[in-house]
Amino acid sequence: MPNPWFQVNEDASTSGSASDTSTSAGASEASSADPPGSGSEDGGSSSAAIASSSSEPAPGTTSTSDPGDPGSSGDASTGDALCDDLCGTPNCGDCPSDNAMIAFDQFSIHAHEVSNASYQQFLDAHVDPASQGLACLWNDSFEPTTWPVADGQLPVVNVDWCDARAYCHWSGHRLCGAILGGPTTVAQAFKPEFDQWHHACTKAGTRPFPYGTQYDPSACNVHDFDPNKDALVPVGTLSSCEAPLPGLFDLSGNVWELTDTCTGDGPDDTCLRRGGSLYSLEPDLGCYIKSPKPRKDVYHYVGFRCCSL
Ligand SMILES: [Ca+2]
Ligand SMILES: [Ca+2]
Repeated sequence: MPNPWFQVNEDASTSGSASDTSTSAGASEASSADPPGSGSEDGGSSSAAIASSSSEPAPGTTSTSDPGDPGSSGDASTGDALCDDLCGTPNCGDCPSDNAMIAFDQFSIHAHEVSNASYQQFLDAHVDPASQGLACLWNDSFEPTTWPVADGQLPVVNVDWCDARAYCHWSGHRLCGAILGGPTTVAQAFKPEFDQWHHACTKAGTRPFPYGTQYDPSACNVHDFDPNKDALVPVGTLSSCEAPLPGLFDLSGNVWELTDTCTGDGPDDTCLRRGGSLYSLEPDLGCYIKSPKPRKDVYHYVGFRCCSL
């Protein structure tokens, strides 16, 4: 069965990567739009705004709190045929039901980050990795690098960008990108009229933090929330971080969220993650922080949510 979403995405990615000048111009433009003080918390170089926070653990490190159990992942009893369609269709499993879509102007966005329990449903559907399209042909497994994880209500982490995109497609949505469809360029990603995630986080461009105009260290699950303990919180439960709309959680903090804004099609080309994490300090926690990371990278503090088509 054809997967038009791949075709649309590849077309758009190609056109985006072909315009390198506009991409780099957009990068500096977006950077200049960052709030004063954006950058690494140690006040480092001019590239700080696009560097990962130095407060975070090293890339690729995995959580030690959830030792993997290689014997229990996967389910051969349901793996006779690979799924090449959406959840809710034959052989593709049931659709996750724990994450509402919050309507916002012309689109809708997941209420919260995708949970481990929902991601397990995706893995159980055995989506065919060969259906991913050119940018993700290298991605031969959707399983997080640490899996399974005991707490199903925590946000899924240790997934790469291709895993996130495949989940969103399977669930009938897409990785958050352009309001009018497809990906956004880096420049568009910080303009509320273009970008779904940014439109939601900024409440249509009216604020730099989802909860308001000023950083609030006690609102969301960030390092300052409890400096003595950096720990993920279950998705959609931190009422002080329910913003900017009722039912919309953790656009700042908990886990960074991968989005459909990339600079090329290769595994080492970068894609934007948004909103900071449980480890982040103020400069990384606003809607405007720009943090590109290689498409193939996984982190134990990076996850995603999906948006409407
Ligand atoms: Ca993968
Ligand atoms: Ca988040």
